[in-house]
Amino acid sequence: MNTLNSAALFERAQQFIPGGVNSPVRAFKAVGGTPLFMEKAEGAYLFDADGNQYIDYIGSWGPMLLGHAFPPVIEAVKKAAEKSTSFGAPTKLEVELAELITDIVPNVDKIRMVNSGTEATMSAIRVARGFTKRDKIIKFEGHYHGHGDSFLIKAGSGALTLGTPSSPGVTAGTAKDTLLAKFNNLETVRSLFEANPDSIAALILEPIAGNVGCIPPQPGFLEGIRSLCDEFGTVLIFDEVMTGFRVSLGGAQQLFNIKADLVTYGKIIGAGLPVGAYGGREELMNVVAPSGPVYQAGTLSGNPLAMSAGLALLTELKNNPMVYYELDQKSWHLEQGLHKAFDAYGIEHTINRIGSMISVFFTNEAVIDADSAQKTNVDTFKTYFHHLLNEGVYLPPSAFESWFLSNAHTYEDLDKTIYASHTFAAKLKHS
Ligand code: KE4
Repeated sequence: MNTLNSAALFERAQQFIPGGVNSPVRAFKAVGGTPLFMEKAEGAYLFDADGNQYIDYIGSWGPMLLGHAFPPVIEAVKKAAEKSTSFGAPTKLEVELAELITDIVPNVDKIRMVNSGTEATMSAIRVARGFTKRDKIIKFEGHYHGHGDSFLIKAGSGALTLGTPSSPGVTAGTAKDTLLAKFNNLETVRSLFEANPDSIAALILEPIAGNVGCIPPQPGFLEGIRSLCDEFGTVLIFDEVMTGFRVSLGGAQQLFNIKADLVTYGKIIGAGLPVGAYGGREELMNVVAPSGPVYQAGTLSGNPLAMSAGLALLTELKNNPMVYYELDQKSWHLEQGLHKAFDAYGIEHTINRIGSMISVFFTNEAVIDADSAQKTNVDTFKTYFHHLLNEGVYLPPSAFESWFLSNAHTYEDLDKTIYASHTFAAKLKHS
């Protein structure tokens, strides 16, 4: 496959951009090789700078639930752009999107738009700290909530992949207020609460971990978290930047019938434009400036282009909930096919899947938390990644990321992915 233009662009990019990318995971450091520069995308397909076509399982890391360049989204953004790109003043569009989300998610009375998932999670813990007048937070090893200082303590996603579990530049003062628990292990959570009574403002988690590979909550875990937060007066924050509007219209809250106190969103609510949001019940959200003393602001928050894109996508999802059934069926088909491909050659593997979030781990153990994920065979994943890439299938360039299906993926695309996995398994078996 000719990727000379990507290689040249990467050379050039590294002169002006740290690592040649604007987000670390894109640099292929976790899988080796030269990152591909994309020219365009449509539906389930990416087209790189050399004209190669790929079946895309990243979908811009989640937003493209209905595929790239979804026509209603493109139309909405074009229309909005003709009226200027930003006003720095309130618009009807932001009211409509806030109304739509609070209508879909019953325990979100009020919501504030920001420009990224990081801003959403940073702001949510500030609200929790302002509301409770407590300082500490609990997060989970391997869970990634963006690059806010309080979260880069054994973060997952890029930080975990790069093998730097806590980032330089985070002060000891900040780190001391972040306590770490193990996902799917209520005992580690209870012990933190008991060791820090009355000082934990918030517990934040990915209700379905997606940044250490896809790791679902075990039965009873989220219920246990909810009751521990109630017992200790701690604000429960569901970070649904990835799962929101993906695993069901109402996200993980609806799927597991658990109500968090605050929820963060991103990705799908902007349909690929920069949007994040945090929301929750009125008494919590009313502490946010200018209705309350907790300060948070953003020049481009509620940007009309981003609001138009999010409105177009969420309106489509609300009017066509069958999408979630179709996506689940397609994802199940892929999961079963991958099992058959690896089993045919006795390749040890574990597949975790919830809805259209799926990850393949090369191990014969269950993957239930960051520790078990890190024990999986990442070298085999690297080989798998490049084998599929050469077959025109673009997986997330890290063993510690969830794959994302879109409803634009056809069964033919899925079968091509399964077949490429089959040839990989055969090659691995006989290597
Ligand atoms: P952003 O600041 O990247 O918009 O969102 C941060 C974030 C917060 N919470 C969750 C659950 C997230 O998954 C993310 C971002 N997800 C990663 C994907 N693993 C972004 C990809 C990247 O860093 O380039």
